[in-house]
Amino acid sequence: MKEMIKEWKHIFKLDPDRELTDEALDAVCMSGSDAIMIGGSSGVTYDNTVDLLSRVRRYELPCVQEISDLEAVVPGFDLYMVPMVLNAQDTRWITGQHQAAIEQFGYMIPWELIVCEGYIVLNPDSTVARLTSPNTELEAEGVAAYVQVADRLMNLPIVYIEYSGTFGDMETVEAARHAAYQSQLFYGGGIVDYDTAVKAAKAADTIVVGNAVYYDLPSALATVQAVKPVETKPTSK
Ligand code: 1GP
Repeated sequence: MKEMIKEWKHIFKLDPDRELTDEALDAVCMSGSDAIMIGGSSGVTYDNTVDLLSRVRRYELPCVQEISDLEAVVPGFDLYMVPMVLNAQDTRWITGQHQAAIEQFGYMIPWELIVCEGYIVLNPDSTVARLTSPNTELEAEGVAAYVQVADRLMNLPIVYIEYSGTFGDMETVEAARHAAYQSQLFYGGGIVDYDTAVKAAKAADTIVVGNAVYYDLPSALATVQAVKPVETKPTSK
């Protein structure tokens, strides 16, 4: 199951705390994107996550949960992505929350479905930055060094360059990808249309599109075409 992530070039990240009509969700799930990731930095609950998962489950594409709140972990996802914020200055977001969660619930964790993402948070104005207090004053070399911490020292399968809410510095993202030996380089932040998607896809292995789904759906859908213009569309169940 975890192997399928390597094929993913495009992911839509949906926030259970935000409204999405059935028509919009249908367009997102039929867009040709490789996967849906459900998660958010605030307002995520068990109920709104179950609701969104059950709506996405009508479609064939994989659906993963990115865990930010233990109370909102819902059974039935294909995989569970666990972020570890490598540049967090509040160490609870590096291993503290994880340690506490495993101490309490370790006996029921389906380890075969757990994938750890080494996050590097670089937009200081984002919600995730307000939560985790990351060191965002990093040059490309500094980011690349964090990538090597994740990749070479921790052997993490995914490094996620997170600029949530703003389009990042693609030279930094490219340096990050070049620094990765075995990790897959995810990029997310400010991909709002075809052009930004093309730039991000050149720099990263996998691009993640979030906010644009809620602000400008047609442009958000066009980001898929930037990644794989001749992909055939998936069919609904
Ligand atoms: C957020 O990286 C994702 O976690 C996507 O960012 O919402 O800016 O597209 P945007």
